[in-house]
Amino acid sequence: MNAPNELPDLSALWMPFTANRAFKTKPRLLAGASGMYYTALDGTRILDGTSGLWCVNAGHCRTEIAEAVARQAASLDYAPGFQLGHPDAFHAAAAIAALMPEGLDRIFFTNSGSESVDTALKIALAYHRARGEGQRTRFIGRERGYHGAGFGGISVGGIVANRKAFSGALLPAIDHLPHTHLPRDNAFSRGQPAIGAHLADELERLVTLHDPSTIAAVIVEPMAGSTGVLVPPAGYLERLRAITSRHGILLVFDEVITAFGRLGAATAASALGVTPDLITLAKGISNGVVPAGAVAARRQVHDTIVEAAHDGIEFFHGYTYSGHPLASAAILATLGLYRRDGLFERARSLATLFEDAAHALRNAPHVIDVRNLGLVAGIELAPRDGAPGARAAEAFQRCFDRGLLIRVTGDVIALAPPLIVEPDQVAWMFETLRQVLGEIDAAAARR
Ligand code: PXG
Repeated sequence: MNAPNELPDLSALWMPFTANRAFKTKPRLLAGASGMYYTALDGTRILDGTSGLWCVNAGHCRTEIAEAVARQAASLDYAPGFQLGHPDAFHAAAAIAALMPEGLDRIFFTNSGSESVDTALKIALAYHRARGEGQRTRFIGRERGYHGAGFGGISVGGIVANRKAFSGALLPAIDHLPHTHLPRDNAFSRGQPAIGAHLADELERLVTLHDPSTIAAVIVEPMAGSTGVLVPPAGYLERLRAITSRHGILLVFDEVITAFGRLGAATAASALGVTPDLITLAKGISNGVVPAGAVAARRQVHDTIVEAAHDGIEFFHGYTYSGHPLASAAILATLGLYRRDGLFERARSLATLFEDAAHALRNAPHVIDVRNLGLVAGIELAPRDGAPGARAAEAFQRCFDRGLLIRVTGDVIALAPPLIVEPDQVAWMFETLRQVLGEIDAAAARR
């Protein structure tokens, strides 16, 4: 074992979604975490402006979660989930169901967002088959959608770089709605932008093209996180709901990022007042402490599948670690903390302050758009000539050097701090970002 602050040999680890060669020439390693902060390997403190990867909603190393997981590891380390169970998996499912919109109270456990998406797509197929409409096999996703890295997720997803290397092997019956990013109409919108509900009508066009009898489900992120904080235009999700209902198509909200307080409520569905048929969950479900995910299904969807089977296994799907004891313990402790500390309400009550701080960057150098919802902000920079993404990448490094973790995708900077963030930390995050933006290309701008 190395001493804790010694740089390890970096060669064996093939890092995910990382520029491996660049990283290994200038590694950034984290050694510890507490509350709002990481500690880097060299001992510097870094304010976590992104809740890890959008998952540490209650802040880092919360004693209640750590102790619950440690207790479970010492008393029931693993229990098979097929044809056997353990009480905490049932308790955790009930606790999640209680937070979901009315009617979505049947919970299937996974280990990640990608698995939740695959699971939701399979539930949709099984549901239609159980209803005698097995020909409904088509899925509709959306451009700029991110639904994880599995073949199902990249097929319905709309990120070119994630698809092109695998394009010959994607699911066959897929179509995509247009994305909802309309910068000319909606730049610098506060909360939901005014223009864009009409983009949902494209679904009606796709339904006509393919015929509703071939379409199983539509899947969208209610607020797209990974592709740069795309907030749904007012009325857009309502219209998707109306069209899917009209044609017997299931509506799936991928809430891997948006659930568990990010938008000031347990789900985006509840924050935005639109109820889908399936909700995919992960990340904040366990505060990122133990890998965990779930799908919340409308009871009627569950009952249709379960009751259609004569006997035996009703749904041929599941994972070795579905409802894992450590994940179940982490989920129960996490949801308990959210409730005890009122963290969803806290996020809601901080949202205006957060919005104001984000939009104060409107006139900062390079900023061409600011978008926000709940405790999420997206700050879009003008791309550097011939080098898209370079400016935001530089902002990331400069923020990190100043002790602030931000997330960048293309030239969009995303901020989504743990829901325990204090107002002065919000102010410091945006002020640090302002200073960094002032440094980038400053010499060139003065010339
Ligand atoms: N759906 C959505 C909406 C997501 O945001 C996934 C599915 C996949 O989850 P897993 O647990 O399989 O990774 C995600 C993941 C980023 C970033 O910086 C976002 C995600 C993951 C890593 C980075 O935007 N989202």
